[in-house]
Amino acid sequence: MEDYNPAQIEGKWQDFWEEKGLFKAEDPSPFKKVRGPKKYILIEFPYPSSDGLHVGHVRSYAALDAVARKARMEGFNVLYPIGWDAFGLPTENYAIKTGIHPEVATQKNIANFKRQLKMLGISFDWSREINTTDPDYYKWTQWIFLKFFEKGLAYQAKIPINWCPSCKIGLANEEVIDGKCERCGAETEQREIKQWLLQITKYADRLIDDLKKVDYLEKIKTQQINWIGKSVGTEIDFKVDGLNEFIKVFTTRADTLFGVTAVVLAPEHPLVKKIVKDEQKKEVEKYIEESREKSEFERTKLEKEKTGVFTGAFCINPGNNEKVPIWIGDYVIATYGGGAVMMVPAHDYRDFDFAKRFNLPIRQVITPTQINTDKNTNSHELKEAFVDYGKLINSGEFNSLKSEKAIEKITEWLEKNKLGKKTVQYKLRDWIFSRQHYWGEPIPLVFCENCAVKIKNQKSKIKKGEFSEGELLNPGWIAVSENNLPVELPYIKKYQPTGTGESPLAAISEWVNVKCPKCNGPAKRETDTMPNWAGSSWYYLAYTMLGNQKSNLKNQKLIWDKEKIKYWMPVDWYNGGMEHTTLHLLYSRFIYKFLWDIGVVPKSAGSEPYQKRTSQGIVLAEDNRKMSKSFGNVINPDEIVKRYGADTLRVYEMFMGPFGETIVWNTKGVEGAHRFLNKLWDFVMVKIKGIGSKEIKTPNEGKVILNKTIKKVSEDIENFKFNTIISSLMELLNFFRGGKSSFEKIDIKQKDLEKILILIYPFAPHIAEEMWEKLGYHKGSISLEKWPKPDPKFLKEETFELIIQVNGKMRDKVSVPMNISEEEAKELTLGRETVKKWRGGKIIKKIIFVKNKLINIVI
Ligand code: ANZ
Ligand code: ZN
Repeated sequence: MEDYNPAQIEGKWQDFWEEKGLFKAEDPSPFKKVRGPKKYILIEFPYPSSDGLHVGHVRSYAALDAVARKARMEGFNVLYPIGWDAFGLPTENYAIKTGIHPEVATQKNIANFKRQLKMLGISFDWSREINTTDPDYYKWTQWIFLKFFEKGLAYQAKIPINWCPSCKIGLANEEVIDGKCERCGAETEQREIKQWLLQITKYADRLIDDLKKVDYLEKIKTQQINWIGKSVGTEIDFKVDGLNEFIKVFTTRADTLFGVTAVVLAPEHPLVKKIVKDEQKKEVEKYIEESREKSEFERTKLEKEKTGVFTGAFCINPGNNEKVPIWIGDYVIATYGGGAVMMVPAHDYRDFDFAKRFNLPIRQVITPTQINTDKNTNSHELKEAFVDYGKLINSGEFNSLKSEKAIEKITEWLEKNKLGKKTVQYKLRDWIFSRQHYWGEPIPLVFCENCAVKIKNQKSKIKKGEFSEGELLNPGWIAVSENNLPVELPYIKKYQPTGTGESPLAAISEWVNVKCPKCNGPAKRETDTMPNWAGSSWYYLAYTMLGNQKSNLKNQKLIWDKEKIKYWMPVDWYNGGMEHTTLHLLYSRFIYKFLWDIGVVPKSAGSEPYQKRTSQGIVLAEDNRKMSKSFGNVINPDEIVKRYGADTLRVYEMFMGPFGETIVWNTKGVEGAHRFLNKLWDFVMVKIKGIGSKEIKTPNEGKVILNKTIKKVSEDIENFKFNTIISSLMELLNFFRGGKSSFEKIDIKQKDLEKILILIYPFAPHIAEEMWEKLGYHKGSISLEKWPKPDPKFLKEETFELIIQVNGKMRDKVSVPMNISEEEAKELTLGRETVKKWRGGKIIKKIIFVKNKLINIVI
């Protein structure tokens, strides 16, 4: 009998699929009916790093490959595309280290990734391959930026940003993790730099509200909502004593207004310079200087010792006309809530610490509702801040109101007296859209002194249309004309960051100096490039527009093909890492909404790009740590495939554990998956001999288990329960092999054997194709077969009473389906109250499971 030899069969089928073009998606056409309803399946396209493919990539791609392959068999017209997200720091850093130009490195890395993906047999439609660093691609990334600019949604501002002293660049908040640079781990600082920003905050409400329209994992929705951080509160004006200036504070606790004992400004607050008294000047300046060195994370840590400095100035609490001191404290963030807080030490932890540190009065104005208010007065010394809602005391006419009501009433009163108003704040800031780096899309703008002067002097006279909104908003900045896109990234030798805050492009004078597209006068190009997230914010649209014609963007004229977008969008299922939930996912939803607003995306395609979003868990190394070159614990897919074959790797990664959970790599598990495929192979080779004979019938019990497995696999794929699918396929095989130990022969009809192969196919497509061919009765590929439907006749649930023992004594009973798996029985048993009671939190030594009979928990 022939042995299972993946090395011999996998390449053969990969070539076959490519030759026949089996995975090409079909575009809509006025002349021809497409093969079925569309299904757009998407994985986050990889960053082609020099490390090559990671087993984490494989988990995502193999899972959605199963989804795609099954969907094709169900008659869908499937789009499952692939491309390269290739601009950005890792390649630039690699280039700096090795001296290999980023463009060359990218080409090399892509070639390696491509080889690896083909080796895995993922059923991508390779004819739609995209690359964000291809000028014909980033032409449209630039075009999108110009649209933002034209509509006045892109603006330049000098803002404090996170600065990585090691990478020598500005970072968006999202790129700073716990105060450290996401890429290199260095502590970040604050710096003021001129940056381009996109007004994502204008879309904040829609980005929250439209989550109702989509089917995302709950935790993904929550993360998006928290990231946007919508907060409803009150803006209150505190008049500066002796000056005609107001400090606007933002508070979610207007009920605590009478407990204010100071107002604290962020060191960067614009009023600081105006109000500070001469005696305090020196100290204040020193303090501001110091806080500049700290990251926002460090400044706002709850447990950090509070620092601050008195300005010498006072302001008036509009609630009770009390004079309160104005302090500066770096726990107040300049870019949130107006950069000022009313300090209520009795009811806020940070304010409490601050007041203790600087001996400021602490006045309680809220008291727990269940305690008699008389006993709880000002004289009572608080040991810590009381931050809950309660009843008001020491608050004049608002006394004895409950917090909720008091917030409403005090806000109304402030509004009536023009001292404040109800308002909404967002944690989300505008998106910093420029980087001082070489390896990115050039921002397609030029700066023209002539035009700057003209706009400044004649702003009111400028005819509509002569300048765009963006040009009026950013005097002197002029858009490159659409016909001159792309603004190509020049090929340079020195791509090290300058460290001055400028990108290396600034040094190439023949590139920088151009003519102004408006007035033909001398102008200079913007030398900043776009962030890594730019190219990935619209790539799912690029795929839809690249079908059937020539296979890359070069041959396209204008690519916004609305018919195709309308047909393919939204993406039906998008899978990617949890680490992209607050960055890429939010940015790409924003960009899509903007394109939808300006009509590039047809209205009927819907206002959300992704209908369903899931996430795979991280794959840890065998030593329980993150896989990392520096730990030397990286599992290389090449080696696994060489040793066991692609099908084994794929099956293992689906089987390793629940799809959404972090899983530790286990070489024994790989071997287990390999054994399973070997057994399957041997089984089919034996069965092939007798197959086709009319007398062979599948016994009833076999029909039942087969049909139940068909149902289970069909449903579990949609619910991304890939691990339970593999285990039920293993059980199915074991059944027909006649149990693990016996060699009792169980018959299987040819048609039923075929169904088993089809069920295996989405997970181990090469071996399935090969066995299908060996069956010999079929022309063509298993890829073209129909997905089986379970026969309801065999699906009737049979149940039995599962006996539950703890340490061998029967403690519980439960009715469960026949043939319940050990995994399922375990989960169900351990969740039961009686079991929890008998177990009493003790450690489980082992679990004994007797199929269709009992389960015994040994503690
Ligand atoms: C007075 C107060 C009293 C507050 C109290 C809380 C409790 P969220 O929910 O995150 O929006 N705050 C406002 N602006 C700030 C800034 N720029 N930097 C640091 N903190 C700031 O939180 C709103 C609360 O955060 C506001 O309500 C304010 O403190 C503080 F018993 O105002 B509160
Ligand atoms: Zn000009």
